[in-house]
Amino acid sequence: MATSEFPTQKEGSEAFLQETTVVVFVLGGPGSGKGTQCPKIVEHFGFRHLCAGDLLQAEIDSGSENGTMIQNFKKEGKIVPSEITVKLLQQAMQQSDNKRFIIDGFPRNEENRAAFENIVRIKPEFVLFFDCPEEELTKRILNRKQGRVDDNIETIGKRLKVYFESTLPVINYYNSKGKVQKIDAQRSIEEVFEDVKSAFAKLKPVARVGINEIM
Ligand code: UP5
Ligand code: MG
Repeated sequence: MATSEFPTQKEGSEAFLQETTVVVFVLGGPGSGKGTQCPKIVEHFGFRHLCAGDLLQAEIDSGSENGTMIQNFKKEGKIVPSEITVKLLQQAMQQSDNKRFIIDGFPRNEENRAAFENIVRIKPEFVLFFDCPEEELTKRILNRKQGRVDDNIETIGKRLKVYFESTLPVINYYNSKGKVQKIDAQRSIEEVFEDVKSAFAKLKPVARVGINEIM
């Protein structure tokens, strides 16, 4: 904040964006159905879907200077340093006219969570948590067969370990704040989406619009 009594125009618009932007984090183990359910949420509720894993993959594909490093983290099922992921998310949010976001697969650890809160300065409206047993997760990933570098039994074990050790504590943190909507993700895609719809129906129907729409 500036030292003067009134915010500058930039500070004013940043504050406005923070107030009008809606963020929902979508978390759950590898293969729990985040990427399957998010497009349905987009279609039904008009959110913008940002998948942190896909943004990182786009960095790898673009041959950026961080690409090789990100690829190695992914192969090992490790969490990419927060500053990289948060920057990619922040850029995507700034470039989007739609200011209602579902952020898929992030934050994956406490460091991610703190970095997002400190840099983007937006707290999630709620956290959608796809709860699914380990055996089902492994089965789904092995059946996926889309050529992902991390969809092999060795990396799946590492991804699950990271999920239980680092991501579950983040979910527990938000649960302690009363922000988690837990969904039994072991059922069919349609049954899961019925519960997803109920979770979003609880969102306050405030007219939240992007900054470009009112300027
Ligand atoms: N499927 C889905 N729902 C089903 C259902 N109800 N019944 C039966 N089958 C169902 O689904 C997986 C498979 O299951 C699909 O074949 C689907 O048809 C079927 P999907 O919707 O793809 O599950 P999802 O939860 O999206 O699984 P994904 O493997 O994408 O999750 P991850 O969280 O592991 O992957 P992500 O892409 O987010 O991250 C990959 C890596 O990137 C991480 O390991 C990490 O190295 C890195 N990363 C970071 O470092 N930081 C980040 O912030 C994000 C990623
Ligand atoms: Mg996914």
